[in-house]
Amino acid sequence: MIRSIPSTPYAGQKPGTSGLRKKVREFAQANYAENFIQAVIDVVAPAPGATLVIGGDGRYHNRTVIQAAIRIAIANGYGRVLVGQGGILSTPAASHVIRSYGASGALVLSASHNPGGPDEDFGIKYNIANGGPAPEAVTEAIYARTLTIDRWLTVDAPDIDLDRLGDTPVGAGVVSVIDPVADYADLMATLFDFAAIRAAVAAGFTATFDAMHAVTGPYAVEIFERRLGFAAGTVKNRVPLEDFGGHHPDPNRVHAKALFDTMYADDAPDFGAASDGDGDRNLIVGRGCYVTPSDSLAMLAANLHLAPGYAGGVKGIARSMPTSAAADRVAAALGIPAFETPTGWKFFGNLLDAGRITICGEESAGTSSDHVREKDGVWAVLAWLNILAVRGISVAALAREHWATYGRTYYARHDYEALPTEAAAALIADLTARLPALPGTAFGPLHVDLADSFCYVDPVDGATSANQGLRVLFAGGSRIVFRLSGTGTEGATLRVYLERYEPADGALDQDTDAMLAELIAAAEAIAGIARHTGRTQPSVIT
Ligand code: VG1
Ligand code: CO
Repeated sequence: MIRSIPSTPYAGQKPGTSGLRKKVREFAQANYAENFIQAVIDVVAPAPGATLVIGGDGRYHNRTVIQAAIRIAIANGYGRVLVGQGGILSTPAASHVIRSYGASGALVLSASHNPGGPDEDFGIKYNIANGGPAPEAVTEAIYARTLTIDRWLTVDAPDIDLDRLGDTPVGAGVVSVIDPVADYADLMATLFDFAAIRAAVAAGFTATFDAMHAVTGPYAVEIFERRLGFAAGTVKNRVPLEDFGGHHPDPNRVHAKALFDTMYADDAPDFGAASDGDGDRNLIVGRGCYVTPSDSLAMLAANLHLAPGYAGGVKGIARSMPTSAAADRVAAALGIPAFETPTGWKFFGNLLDAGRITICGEESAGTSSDHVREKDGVWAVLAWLNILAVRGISVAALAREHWATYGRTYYARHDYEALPTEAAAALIADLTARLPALPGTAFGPLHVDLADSFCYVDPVDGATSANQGLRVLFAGGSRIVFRLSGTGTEGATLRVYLERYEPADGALDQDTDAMLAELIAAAEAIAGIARHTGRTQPSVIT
């Protein structure tokens, strides 16, 4: 029954910030996805009879890889495979399924916010038994295994009907097709004050949620429209499509422009939000008021005790290094610890497992708590709705109040996409070499206090992760960070993160571009972006 298919090693890309991401045509090559999945299983060595969760964001190639993954899993001795109906599981829902069913791990099939379709992107990530992305030691071992792998295992079995709920025996195991939404929606109902939100809706509170034809559609319809009573049609682009309708399912100013237009119009609803391809990111926009993800983390942390699941308060806050220091100021005011981790959700796992933090987030539109081990777009939306409903306040008023209490951090990220890999590497190497000479120098009015390459030592297990981005800190709390993306699929992407702090009695209502102009000029002077890349403008500003 079990067949061993001979295979040749392949120099697969090192799994990046979020697993392995490649063009579909690379994933579709003979043995390619199979090799990677077998390499994962060889490394994690599941106990006989263990349970594996498989689900994805519904993009093109999802069903093909799921069918192959089921057969490989059973051939390798998994006793049970849990698959979301239609091959669908949002990334946070997959995390919850792992935890609530006691599974040993999950294959999460997604390229997140990257576009989908035959000529676009696909991805595979492995999550461990705590529900979170595999830590670096595991992803490094998986990569090493892909270089030596010489066979993958499979069973002779027909494809599973992924659209029909229920159990099907396959080989010596069983495949269970489960409702992808129900368990997750039930979890949300335990964390948030659904009655308070329903009451606000009944009193006229309105919202719009853009599912971007990605995975959150079914979750949002069930939770926002069915359970919370928002008007039919509140959820836009609600049907997941294999190509996301030809768009990038990336909830930012560029790709969620329609949502911004709605929220900045005269007849805007009270609240607007969107999520990404796999449902782990969130975008929050009030009426005429965009909330940066860094600010959202800080504002949620300051108010999260208003949600029943967090009535005991917040134990600690973590943010990724490039995320602004706004959350640190809330932690200081609450007298709780603040942690600064490298980019990527896997670095939050140990802190969450150890109970050292309750909430964590990234500048790239990721926010979540200890309820799962992934970032969670719908969770963030519900947290905002809960807080607004209980406080009876608008997004803009809450933001203004927050800044008047803690000060405001103006923030933007400039991305230079699809750069020649060598040019990007040269820029980073050049800047790294010059970092030690920067402290004490000035760029216009900005005085460099500190410049380093961020190195993280995990406070729980002591694991060290070096070269996690170059930081230039200025007197007064302004900062520029330079790092290369680990999730791109075309050349290299340089990310430049710009941040300026204004104290509570400072300029709180200024235009972000104007406030960051000096930092933008300093970034060019410090890194020579135009000289290295030939680009004088970023491709995307978020
Ligand atoms: C980007 C973001 C990072 C995020 C990662 C995965 O990584 O910057 O914050 O964790 O994507 O997000 P990078 O290496 O390209 O900067 V998602 O929504 O793919 O799971
Ligand atoms: Co995502």
